[in-house]
Amino acid sequence: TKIMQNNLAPIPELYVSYDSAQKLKVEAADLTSHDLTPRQICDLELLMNGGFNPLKGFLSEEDYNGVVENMRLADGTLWPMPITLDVSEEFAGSIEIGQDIALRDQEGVILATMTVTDRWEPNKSVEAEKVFGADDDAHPAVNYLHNTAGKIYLGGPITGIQQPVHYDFRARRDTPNELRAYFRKLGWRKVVAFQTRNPLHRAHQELTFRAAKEAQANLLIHPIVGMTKPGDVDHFTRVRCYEAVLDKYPASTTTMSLLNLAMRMAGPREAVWHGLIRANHGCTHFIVGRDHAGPGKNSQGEDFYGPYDAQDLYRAHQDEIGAEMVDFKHMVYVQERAQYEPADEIADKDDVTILNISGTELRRRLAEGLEIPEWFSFPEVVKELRRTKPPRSQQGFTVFFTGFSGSGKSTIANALMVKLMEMGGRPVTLLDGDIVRKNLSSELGFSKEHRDLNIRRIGYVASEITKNGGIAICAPIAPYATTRRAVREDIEQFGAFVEVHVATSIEECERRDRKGLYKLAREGKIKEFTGISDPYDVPQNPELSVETENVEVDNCAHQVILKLESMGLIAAQ
Ligand code: PPS
Repeated sequence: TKIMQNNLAPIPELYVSYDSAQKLKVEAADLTSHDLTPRQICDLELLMNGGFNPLKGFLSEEDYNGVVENMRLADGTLWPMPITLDVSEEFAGSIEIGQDIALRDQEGVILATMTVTDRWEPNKSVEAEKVFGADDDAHPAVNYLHNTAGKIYLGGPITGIQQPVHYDFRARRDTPNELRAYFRKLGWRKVVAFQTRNPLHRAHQELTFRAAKEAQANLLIHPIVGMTKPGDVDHFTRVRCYEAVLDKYPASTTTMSLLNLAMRMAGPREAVWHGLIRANHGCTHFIVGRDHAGPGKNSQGEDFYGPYDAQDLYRAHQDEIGAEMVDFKHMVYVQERAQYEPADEIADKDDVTILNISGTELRRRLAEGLEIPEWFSFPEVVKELRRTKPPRSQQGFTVFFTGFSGSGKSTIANALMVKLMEMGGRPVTLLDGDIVRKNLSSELGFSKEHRDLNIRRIGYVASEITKNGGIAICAPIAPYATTRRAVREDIEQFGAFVEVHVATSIEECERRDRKGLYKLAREGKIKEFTGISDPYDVPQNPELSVETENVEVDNCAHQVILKLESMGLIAAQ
């Protein structure tokens, strides 16, 4: 390998001086303003602090076309990722070319101004194909492109006023120039950067330290805390884990800094982008592994990229990137020698016991509260992970009953609540249709719009309860399948959603007519009555469907309990 040393001179930032910023901030208050999305805030921060050097703003149309087509800006400079300011058609229509606009964070603070030099409607399918490799919504960035990003792109140079505000881990966040100054101060002339969006375990610690030794360099753990792949461990938990791992490296060999990057999961192009960003942060080497920044499976169930595509593309451009690639060795634990070794360097493979725990197996063990051996991870890391994601039997969840008026939802829900309270361990809240309509939704009627609002409110409260480790029992009619699905999505971010169809037939409900409402509905005295003069979408795939005719309430509630047990939500006694 060739010896590379870093040039630690400061790189250009897009910020104006403190005095100018104060002045500009006042002037910018009169400009048309754009409220940045969370992803745009991440992009803007790295534009302004030089992380995306040599970009001077959001891409112009010409630069965008070059980047999409052949990974190059119009002047030929290597740049693999479109950094674009996507806006609505309506907003774009209100802007004139040459106009300055103010870019505000989500609380309205002006972070920068931009002179709009370009406005165009991108061909998003082409962008998806070229940049992400396929126009397939299963790719998180393609899904974002089509379903979240605005239709029009604006481009132009940025004048930076202030950094986005962060309230968490401030001491661990560094701009490229702050890291450069740190390396300069410590005399770190060669630095290997390790990119990660996952918690680190022993194998990672071994491979990163080995990579640094091989390059005779120091090590920078450079985790992403901006936006990662949906479903990843949240960054608060991860940073606490990283801090624990940092203590395991020999003193003054390794440091950690947090990078507020919004990842795109673009595999090969992403690897090149990551390398450029690390070079800007003063690093000379960058670890690229198998399937770097991989987005998972496409809609056909296949990988989007080949396992070594990222390494190949990176290697082909590494001189231009300015940070040399270090191969990510697949480390495995050799039981007889009680140490980690690169899988491809074990000569006596057939005579030793090789241990490995996959990511899927780790998640299963965490979910079920099973043992995670010390050879695999550090006790401090496992403790943090368990604290954030306790086993399912200690997580919050929602039981969502749906069915006709008078089907028995409330009675079964009440019985279930009492049984769960008898077991103890988690707080239980009953959101019964009638109670909710008295407290949360007293102004609502029974039109589709009002019913949807009512159900979304119930879903919101249930999702908060679930998030905070409680049990929410909901018992509305909830006649619309799409609305029930939306509530399911809200809740499943935080815990299990158990849909229970109380499948009493409309005839039986009308025969019982406990509240005399069916009679009134038949007489036309109550309008839009579910099952009589208003629709009910029968649940197609509920977790459970209970019959109530000739079955005791106690037994119905018991069926729900059994279901919860089988889903691991309550521990078997
Ligand atoms: S919904 O559709 O989910 O918003 O309904 P929900 O909040 O569960 O409220 C249903 C209860 O309101 C009474 N009620 C009606 N139900 C259906 N349709 C009409 N038009 C209607 N008007 C009043 C009825 O008592 C329902 O109570 P339950 O507990 O389901 O019998």
